[in-house]
Amino acid sequence: MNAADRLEKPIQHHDPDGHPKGLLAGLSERLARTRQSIVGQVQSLIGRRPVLDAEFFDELEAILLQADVGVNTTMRLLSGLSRSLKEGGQGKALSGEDVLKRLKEQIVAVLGPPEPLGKAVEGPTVIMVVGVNGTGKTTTVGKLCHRFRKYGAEVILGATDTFRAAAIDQLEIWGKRAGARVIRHEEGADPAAVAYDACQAAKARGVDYVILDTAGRLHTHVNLMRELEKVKRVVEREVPGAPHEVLLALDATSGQNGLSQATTFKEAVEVTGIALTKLDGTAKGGIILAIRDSLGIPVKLIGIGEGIEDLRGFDPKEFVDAIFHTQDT
Ligand SMILES: Nc1nc2c(ncn2[C@@H]2O[C@H](COP(=O)(O)OP(=O)(O)O)[C@@H](O)[C@H]2O)c(=O)[nH]1
Ligand SMILES: [Mg+2]
Repeated sequence: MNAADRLEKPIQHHDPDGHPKGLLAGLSERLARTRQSIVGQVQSLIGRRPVLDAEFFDELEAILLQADVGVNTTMRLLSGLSRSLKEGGQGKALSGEDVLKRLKEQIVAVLGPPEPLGKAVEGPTVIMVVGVNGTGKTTTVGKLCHRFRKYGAEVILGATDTFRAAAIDQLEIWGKRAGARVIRHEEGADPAAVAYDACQAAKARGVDYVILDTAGRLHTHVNLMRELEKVKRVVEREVPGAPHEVLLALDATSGQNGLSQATTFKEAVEVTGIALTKLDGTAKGGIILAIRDSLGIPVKLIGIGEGIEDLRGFDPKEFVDAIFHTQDT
């Protein structure tokens, strides 16, 4: 093995679940508040109520609701867990560890398999990032751009949020950091024209990805939705099969509120995936379970910090392993 190979393929130590150790511990640390509010509390419940009676389930229900798991998903988890405990407990007492393991399995089942980002078969892949103000759209665009650049892809960013000059400058900074060209017009320009130019530039240069940062606030909500629809129509016309992904940035700290926002965007621009941001700053990461169940839109990315590296593809198994990861705490 030469030096270059070693750099590309570092020797990795895996934990029993098969994840590289550092990766899982790092994620677990960022999700510490959610880990504490769900797994920490369930552990203490098991300690207090070793008998799995009605009170146990009532308290478990309260813990899940408190973590924003949502009513429907909580009910599904409880009935799944109760079934699994009955099947597994035939004639023998279950340990607290068994209960946790079964709960973990139920959560993974509710989350379903990981869903990758949409990708063009040929030509540029166009990704629109939408959502209300402050949810983390621009930051997610910058982090995502960095991710693609790391794998050697060429990226163009479109400053489709022309509502404020500062928004355009903010994207420009991310473009410099990640090494991507930013297509920008003046403040107040037509966002659809920016999207058009970004698509043209991408086609002309054989660029792999176009990521469009959109506005989250306009004079009225109706105007905002119209503007997004128009951007989408231009993209559809300019690049076959585009947009390949319409990502809704949802702030995990906004809890159940975020779900009603999501419904509006879903109706206007057919959201294909969720980027759930600020999971590092909340104990209510259970929202990730409610999203899948109540919106039917998969979470595709998670934001776990403000830095350029703090974005992960959402892998349900890895996420659940991270919140149940207690070895080094
Ligand atoms: N802690 C944390 N902060 C984030 C994350 N994503 C975005 N932010 C912060 O949220 C704020 C708003 O982000 P911005 O991208 O400007 O939101 P936009 O208005 O939707 O474009 C900024 O201060 C970001 O640094 C995240 O995953 N974790
Ligand atoms: Mg922004």
